[in-house]
Amino acid sequence: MPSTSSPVTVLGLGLMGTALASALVKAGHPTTVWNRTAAKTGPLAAQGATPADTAKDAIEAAPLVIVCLTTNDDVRTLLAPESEALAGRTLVNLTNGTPSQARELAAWAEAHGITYIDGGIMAVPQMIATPAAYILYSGTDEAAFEAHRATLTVLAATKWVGKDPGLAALHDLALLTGMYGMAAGVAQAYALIGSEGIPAREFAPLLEDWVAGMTHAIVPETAEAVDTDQHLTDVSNLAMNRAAFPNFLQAYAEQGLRPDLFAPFQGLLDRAVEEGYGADGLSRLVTLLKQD
Ligand code: FVH
Repeated sequence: MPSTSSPVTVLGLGLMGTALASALVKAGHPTTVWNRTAAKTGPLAAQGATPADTAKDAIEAAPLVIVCLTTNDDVRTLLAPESEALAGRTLVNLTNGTPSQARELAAWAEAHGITYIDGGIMAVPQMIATPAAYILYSGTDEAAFEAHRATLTVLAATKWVGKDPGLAALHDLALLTGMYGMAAGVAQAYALIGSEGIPAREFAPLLEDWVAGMTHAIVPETAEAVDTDQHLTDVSNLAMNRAAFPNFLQAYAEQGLRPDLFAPFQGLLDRAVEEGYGADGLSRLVTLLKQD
């Protein structure tokens, strides 16, 4: 069972990799670090990490290897030549990616005797090692995850989401989709309110309360409708939303704003009503997003 004395290697010292390695060092783990641009190891070495000259040297320093690069293409490029060094070790990949990329990397790892765990970080670097952060994990070898769970908990709370290696990325992208949707709405709202010279700071309390309240209502209500396939509503149906939505697009144009973020939503509402779902609530859109 790993303890605070169990060695860990971190490959990739961008903003996130540096935060991860720093947390491990602070928790007392002997931490070996490697980065393509070697100068980035300096601050971590000053904290007590051991810089390695090559990725291979770094991998061979610990049974648990954490990698966090820009993309999974970068992970493949870096690790494909290091499969021998990785054999028999546990590789935790915290690089953002897709479910299919995770499954492909897991298959490659299995073929080379490497235990592969995929992860999705639900935090920005400043949140690492704070109670606000958590990391999603998935992989075929749950026992390996459990064996290293105490070490991984140093980085953030852990959420195991299943044995399909693609599930961490799936959950990660679904959660981030919700965030980007909210961020897109906030951007358009500030652009609209700002088009009349109203400062964003003045409008922010109204917007924050409204978005928080709608989130608390819409997220669970939509889940219930989707899982029961019951979309009829007596509150806010698609026919009404479709009729109102041109006002949004017209107002954006009149206020000198681009419609790019929200114009596609009109198309989806139009299709929903044309296909006979006018009496349904917005939850119906979930079914209409599936490709034929
Ligand atoms: N930062 C954030 O807020 C988010 C939070 C959620 C998770 N993401 C994902 O984490 C991955 C890394 O993000 P990052 O913030 O650390 O990114 P950078 O600061 O840009 O650092 C990128 C590191 O990747 C190295 N790298 C890139 N390509 C290669 C390669 N072909 N071979 C070896 N290393 C490579 C790069 O090295 P260098 O440029 O310093 O030499 C950095 O160490 C990412 O998937 C986010 O989506 C972060």
